[in-house]
Amino acid sequence: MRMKLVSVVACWWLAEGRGPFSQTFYCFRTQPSDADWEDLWEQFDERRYLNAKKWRVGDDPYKLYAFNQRESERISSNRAVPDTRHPRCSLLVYHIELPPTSIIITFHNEARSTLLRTIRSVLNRTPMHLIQEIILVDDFSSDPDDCKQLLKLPKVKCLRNNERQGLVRSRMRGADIAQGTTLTFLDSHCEVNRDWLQPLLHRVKEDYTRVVCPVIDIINLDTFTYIESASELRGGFDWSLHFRWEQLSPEQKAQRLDPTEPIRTPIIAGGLFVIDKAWFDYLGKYDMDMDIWGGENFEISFRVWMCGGSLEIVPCSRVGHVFRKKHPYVFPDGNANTYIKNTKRTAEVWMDEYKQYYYAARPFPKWREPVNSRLLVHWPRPPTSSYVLITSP
Ligand SMILES: [Mn+2]
Repeated sequence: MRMKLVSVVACWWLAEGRGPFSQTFYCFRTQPSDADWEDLWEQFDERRYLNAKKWRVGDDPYKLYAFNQRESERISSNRAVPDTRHPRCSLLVYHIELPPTSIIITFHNEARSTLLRTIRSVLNRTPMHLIQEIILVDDFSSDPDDCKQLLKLPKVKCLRNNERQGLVRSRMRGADIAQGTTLTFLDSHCEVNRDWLQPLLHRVKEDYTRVVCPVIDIINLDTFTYIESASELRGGFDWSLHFRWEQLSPEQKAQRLDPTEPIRTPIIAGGLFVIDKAWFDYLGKYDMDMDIWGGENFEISFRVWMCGGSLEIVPCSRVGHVFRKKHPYVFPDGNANTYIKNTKRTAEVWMDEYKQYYYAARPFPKWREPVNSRLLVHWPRPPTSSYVLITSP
């Protein structure tokens, strides 16, 4: 092995934050050159990382993660997945000067096998120069080594909360240290597909007010088979603010002459998307007072299109995701209470007179959760994006 690695790991306690973030532990590794890429993989002892937390014979393989842990561990972190894009996608040419993005992955007690496969799929199927960094935000998992040991991987940084914060505040922590001009949020149990990132960054480079998502393919929770999902869907919701996928109408389908064209959507599923960092900041980021999980995708979606932006699903970008039937982790205030608290904030801040339909569909979110702080968020100046708007002829 060549002995020319000069990258080192550095860690410190972030002290500039307020409140619960005041003691966030932060580590990064100085960046290696492209030529050191393979050497870094050789340094990472994958077997040791995975074996330390392995499923044991006799245990229920679904108990810890609500998916088949045994099967996930049986499958290589490096596996190939079927290219599920429309054949025309491979003919598209993307802007040659796409900006590198900061990929932010938050997790709480994720299975090591799925977390590693997420990162490895990103490193395998993304042009190196498009990854500014991969920021892992460990939301107070039981074992700090789940995250820390991954610092041996190229581009990876690790932030750890010293108490449970939930998805929203963890993502914001990642966004605050991100150095890229765009933010790419991913779940911690994904596998990105071929050329997944370029079409997303291309759409944002053309217009920084676009918030763009891949088509989310399905990784089966029992077998981990990678399954193509329908691409002609958009996001929708009912009045109790539950997300659901909607078929495009027959008219909309008839108008779609090009299957590679993005699909406008009023709501994003929330787990996977790219947003311009300056636009995200300008819009007021996420609602900091939302807890654990749920509802934040409504809040950010409503806000984007009410403030002049748009949301879309890009069919030529595909990312697989393990869909589960239940959450494997604990909600300190209970699953239902947390979802109600978060969606009620969305209704109060963004739905005006339409919130009556929300309260009609959910008769019990009656306790008074003050949302004034969010209502008072103001937007003092337009975003300063480094992008030039390219208008199509
Ligand atoms: Mn998920």
